[in-house]
Amino acid sequence: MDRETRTFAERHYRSLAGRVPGGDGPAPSSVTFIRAPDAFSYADFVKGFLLPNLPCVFSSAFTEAWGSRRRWVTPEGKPDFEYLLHKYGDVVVPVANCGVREYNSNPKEHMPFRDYISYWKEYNQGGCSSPRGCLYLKDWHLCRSPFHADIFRSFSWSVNICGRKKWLFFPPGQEEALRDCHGNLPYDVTSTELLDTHLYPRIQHNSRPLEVIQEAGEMLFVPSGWHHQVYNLDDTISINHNWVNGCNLANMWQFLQQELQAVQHEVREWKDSMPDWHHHCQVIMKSCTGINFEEFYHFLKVIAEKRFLVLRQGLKGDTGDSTSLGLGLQQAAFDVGRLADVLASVVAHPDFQRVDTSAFSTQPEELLQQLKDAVAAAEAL
Ligand SMILES: O=C(O)CCC(=O)C(=O)O
Ligand SMILES: [Fe+2]
Repeated sequence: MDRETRTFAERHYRSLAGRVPGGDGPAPSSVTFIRAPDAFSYADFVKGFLLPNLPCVFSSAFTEAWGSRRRWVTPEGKPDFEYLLHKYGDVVVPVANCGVREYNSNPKEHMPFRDYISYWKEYNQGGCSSPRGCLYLKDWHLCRSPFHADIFRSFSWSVNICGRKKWLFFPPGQEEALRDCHGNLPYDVTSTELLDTHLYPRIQHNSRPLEVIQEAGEMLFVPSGWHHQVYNLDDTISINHNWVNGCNLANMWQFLQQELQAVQHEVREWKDSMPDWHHHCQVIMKSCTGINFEEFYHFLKVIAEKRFLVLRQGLKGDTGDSTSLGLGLQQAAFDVGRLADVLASVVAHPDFQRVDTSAFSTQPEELLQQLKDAVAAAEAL
């Protein structure tokens, strides 16, 4: 990130005045395609996609040099089973059974990758069918993935090493119209069940998802909170990565507040009779969401401390675009601003105030002050 982009991004969040960044509104009718790596910078990505929270597709030129694109794939563009078997055959991999629904997901089992490859070959020889059903190797996705938004409202990118995928996207908020009469999201947004207006009373058939076909080698950027459903159109291997930074940290915090509210709503009838009700809500949240308020605070602290290190080096005179710890100086300066805003909101939250922080190595108020000091010092950078 350069100085000018940081100023642009800081202005963007000031203009939001505490509102959570969206990308909401109706789905755009098409997605931006970025052809040439030489003509596209990180600043373009921040301004065009991270801040407005909009998806985009990077052409296969961006991943041309990837070893996996050369080594995992045959000259015909199919997965190179022999190579993969030789390299990773003994690895135990998680495999989901797409034919069985378990709530809004699929049950998973573990098996050596070689067994999965045998299954995959057998499935192809059977004309895309197998008596074992449709098995899905999680992270090297084989089949379609149920409707969801990514973990903690993170951003993600996904690269097709080989094969093609179809993605259906709904901008943040649009999923509300897809809830059934019990408030649950559908497992499959293309199901004919959604035509039943008793079951799906809020459905609007004119709001179509954004459809994206992702070709081999292409990289798709999935913005924060965009619900999506994915199909493999071929034998496909993809690599995905999720991340949170200053641009979507407030989205993550908003999501965690909503998750806690949902837990509190579910167990509301015991609120008055249970002495540790608030604590139990945090325990339930941890088991359902994977993180609670205390852990979110520690997450903020770890991130803040890394940024402080980078800023300290920068302030010592190592100005310019220092990339120590793999992080640019201006990115660190931007992130401390976002961390300060989010932590201020965390500290003011009544449910965080109920968390026992006495054993924390840095008290939340102290960390907030450190962040504010870092923001003030970083103005000069
Ligand atoms: O590629 C897929 O099948 C789904 C990827 C995805 O949306 C995810 O891992 O969150
Ligand atoms: Fe996803």
